[in-house]
Amino acid sequence: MDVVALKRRAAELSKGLKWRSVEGIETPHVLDGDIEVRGALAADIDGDDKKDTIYSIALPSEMAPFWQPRYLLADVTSRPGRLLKVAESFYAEIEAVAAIDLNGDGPHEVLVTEPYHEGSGSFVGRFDGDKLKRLGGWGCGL
Ligand SMILES: [Ca+2]
Ligand SMILES: [Ca+2]
Repeated sequence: MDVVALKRRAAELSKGLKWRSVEGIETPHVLDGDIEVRGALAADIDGDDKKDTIYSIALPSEMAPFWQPRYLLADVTSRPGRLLKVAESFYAEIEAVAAIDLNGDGPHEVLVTEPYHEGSGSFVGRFDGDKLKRLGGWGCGL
């Protein structure tokens, strides 16, 4: 996977983007410019014994860091040719930071950190369908 493919997928995700604020549903202001690639993690999340890659990216936003579209995009070996959006957050700086097969069934579970401007948190997720399903998490903040 290359940066061009990441940018193409990020551009797809920014189209028609809506988010819920205290005022209601709004269209965010995503700026033109480079996406931020905050990390890449190699782990076998689909259990086929081949490494997959999870990219932690953020789209440029005039409201960053308080509000910014952030995604975990996965290049999964059993689903070639497509970057799957396995997680998203508009408030937290989600980043896939570690993976291990916690329950010994083959696929690796993924540790995701999710700090935000008033607190922090983390969760462990398992690739299920096309998403990272939360198995458990913890956090603190307002
Ligand atoms: Ca795999
Ligand atoms: Ca597992």
